[in-house]
Amino acid sequence: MDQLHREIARRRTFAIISHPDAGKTTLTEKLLLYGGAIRQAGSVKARKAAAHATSDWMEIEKQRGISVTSSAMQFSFEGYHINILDTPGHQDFSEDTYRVLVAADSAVMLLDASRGVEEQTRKLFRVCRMRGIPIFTFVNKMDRAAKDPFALMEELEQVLGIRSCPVNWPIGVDGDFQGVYHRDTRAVELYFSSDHGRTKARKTEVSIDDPALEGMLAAHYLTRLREEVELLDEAGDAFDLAAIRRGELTPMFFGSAITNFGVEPFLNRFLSYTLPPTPRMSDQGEIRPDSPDFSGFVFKIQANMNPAHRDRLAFVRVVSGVFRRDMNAWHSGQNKQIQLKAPQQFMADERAMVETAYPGDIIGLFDPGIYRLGDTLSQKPGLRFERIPVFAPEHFARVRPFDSMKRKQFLKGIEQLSNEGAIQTFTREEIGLEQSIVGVVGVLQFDVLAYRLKNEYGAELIMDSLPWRFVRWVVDSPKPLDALNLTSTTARGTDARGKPVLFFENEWSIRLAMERNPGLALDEIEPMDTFEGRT
Ligand SMILES: Nc1nc2c(ncn2[C@@H]2O[C@H](COP(=O)(O)OP(=O)(O)OP(=O)(O)O)[C@@H](O)[C@H]2O)c(=O)[nH]1
Ligand SMILES: [Mg+2]
Repeated sequence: MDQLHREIARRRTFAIISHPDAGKTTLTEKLLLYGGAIRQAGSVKARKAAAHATSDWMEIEKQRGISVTSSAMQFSFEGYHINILDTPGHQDFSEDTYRVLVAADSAVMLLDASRGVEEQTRKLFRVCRMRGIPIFTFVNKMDRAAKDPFALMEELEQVLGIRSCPVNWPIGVDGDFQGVYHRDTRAVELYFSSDHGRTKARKTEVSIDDPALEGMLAAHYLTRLREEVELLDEAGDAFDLAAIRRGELTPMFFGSAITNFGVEPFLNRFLSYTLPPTPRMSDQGEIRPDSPDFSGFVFKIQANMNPAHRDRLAFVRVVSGVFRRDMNAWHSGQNKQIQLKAPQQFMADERAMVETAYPGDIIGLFDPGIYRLGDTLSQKPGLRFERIPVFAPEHFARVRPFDSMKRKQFLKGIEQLSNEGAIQTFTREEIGLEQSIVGVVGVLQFDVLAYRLKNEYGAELIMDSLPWRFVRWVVDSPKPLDALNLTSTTARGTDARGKPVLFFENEWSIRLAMERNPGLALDEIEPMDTFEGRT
């Protein structure tokens, strides 16, 4: 095998998804701990403590203890080279999560053991299903009161419509979680509480058939375990790796990210079951990871990750070939060759310069303002990967700087957050005055906007919320937009690229606009090639 094939074979790229608070960031950090990328885990919600979760790097995330943006990190474990993507669970940030899923080859779906399948889990699961990626279920928070594992299996099937196959099984319930039983090795893995999960859990492993187990586990736990295992073996779905890789069966693991119980055996097995980097669709057909020319796409842009540098990074998922530092590649957004400068990877708290990267890798490129979400980079000119999904904003506000002296910083911040896809911007002409309008999918994005403008750009802002709930891009129009017959509450404007849009308060107004203006064509997301407004 040559170098490229060897590197592809050992790479794994996955996203962690779930409803808010199931423990994604905590689990991410524990995986880094087991991968040796960090020596001590900081507690996620220890607000006043010095230690914070490694992947919640934004100031606002540390304060609130929620993830508002996704983060990508690398680590190694037993020969594997792993790219892990922690995503925000809150639905207001789901656009970010969806974008990240495009860069992942599989998903780890966390369930809070006491809550089971929650609303946001359901939505994210649907997206994974659509992409056909393998989904691994980790039932977290087993250290607390938990639903019955059989009931959770039932819930996966009833609510998500996917059959499950437990790989391990929990021992001890409701605050007395002692370990897991591995169905593949017939071994019982028992843990001893450690220092609140800051370091790896101490453990011992015994075969379920070993008489010594009787002295180690309470009799009622052992009896129950043997009964449940028998039931699973008889009535449960058989382990079927091909079905797992097709995303039709989800392997199920039980554990507790906070105490580290069950984290390592999960990681071990997950890595061997999940797929190495998969191909991606482009306008020139499927691009396989082992095709020799380098290619990749931008799925995330993020500024100010490091307050000391105030720089901007474009995150690229490598799809094929070998990436080399400072190489030249064709850039779809600009339709020309550019040099890919200062590539970086993230290992826990540290950034490291990348010399070479392989398919599956996530690298951050220094961005002087030339990248856009969805851009393709490739050695072969003219290649374009599938578009990154964009959501139509549902909340709008007029924004202006609190202090007019800070207008420059204000505009810079707004432009940057718009490039990141953290907000969408529009302008609107009114009484000869140009107004900045911000659209978001979830209202929490407004909070992040205000917070980041103040903290990263030193500009406080005034926000007046607007009554619109819908924006539609004008794909075609029978007449100039100001001559259209529209309801009095419908407004005209342009998006960040100057493409014409209409804002509506309700669906009724949209219907009316269509009825009254034959030939008017509207789109929910920004179309690729639009009609350039004839206003
Ligand atoms: N008891 C218990 N608590 C846990 C466990 N894992 C995480 N938590 C706690 O659950 C809370 C949420 O954890 P996070 O890791 O921030 O959850 P998240 O899924 O990343 O949340 P968002 O990113 O905001 O969606 C924190 O207070 C954690 O300490 C666990 O295994 N057991
Ligand atoms: Mg989180």
